[in-house]
Amino acid sequence: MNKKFSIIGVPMDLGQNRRGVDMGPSAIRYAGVIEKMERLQYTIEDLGDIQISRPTREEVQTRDRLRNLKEVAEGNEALARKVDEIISNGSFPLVLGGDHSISIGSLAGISKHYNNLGVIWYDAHADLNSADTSPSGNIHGMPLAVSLGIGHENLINILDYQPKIKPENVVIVGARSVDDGERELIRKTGLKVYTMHEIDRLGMSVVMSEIISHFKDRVDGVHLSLDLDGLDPIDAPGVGTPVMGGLSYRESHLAMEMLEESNLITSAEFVEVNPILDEKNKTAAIAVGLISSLFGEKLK
Ligand code: B3U
Ligand code: MN
Ligand code: MN
Repeated sequence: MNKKFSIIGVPMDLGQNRRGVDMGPSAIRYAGVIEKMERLQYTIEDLGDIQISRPTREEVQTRDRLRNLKEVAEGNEALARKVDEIISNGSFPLVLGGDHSISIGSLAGISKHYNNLGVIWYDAHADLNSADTSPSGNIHGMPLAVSLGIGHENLINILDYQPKIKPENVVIVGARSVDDGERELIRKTGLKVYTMHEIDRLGMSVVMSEIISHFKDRVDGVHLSLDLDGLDPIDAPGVGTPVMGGLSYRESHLAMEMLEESNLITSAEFVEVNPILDEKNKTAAIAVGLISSLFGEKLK
């Protein structure tokens, strides 16, 4: 695995309704992500945060279906350019969110460096909505659809190419809250989804082995997009849209360790940590723990 890492924070909370997730990057830094990575003997640079501009109160009140579209698109454009630069410099991009809308920018910046980028979407949700199907108008419920080339033109055209990813290269893990329109898109595209049902039946070990064999020799890189709400809210309470019955702390660590052993992961992001809703920064600490497992922390 690449030994040089670049951390980039994205204090974005405009892709959804609840304030506080903009403090996610600070909370994850406070929980010791840099120190942990240094202990694992990596060269690590912290590039600070992408600037996100805020709409005025008046602007918010006159908005239409896609909440804060302008600011979300601009922030993602800036993130895409930064991530593109990080990869061009031979470093591994580790993106800290922010709400999940930031995946739009991450994937735009990452995927131009690959012919066949694989994506692991670790999430309670499918994030496959568009303006027509979204029950909320929140862009954090849309980034996977946008990256497949489905959605508002200001979002799908970031860095002037689309689609960013192909449906056969996407695997969703941990889904348990999927909207009707999303289900239809899953059926239409044949997207691979491990819902909690399959994970309960097979066990995380088999699920990850299947995902790793699915990607091996087929893709030239794999991006891990980990939404902390993929975990059960008992373990990760500091998220905006908790859904019961999620992945455990232990299953999640096992998943990260198996990915580390597979040597497949070439970029990663950890999103939706909301310190205001958290219990003593527990969710940020879990994010740091998962990052450590993904990058090779071993007990013996
Ligand atoms: N699917 C719903 C809810 C949701 C999506 N992502 C999160 N919540 N975190 C929506 O609004 O699109
Ligand atoms: Mn998500
Ligand atoms: Mn989610």
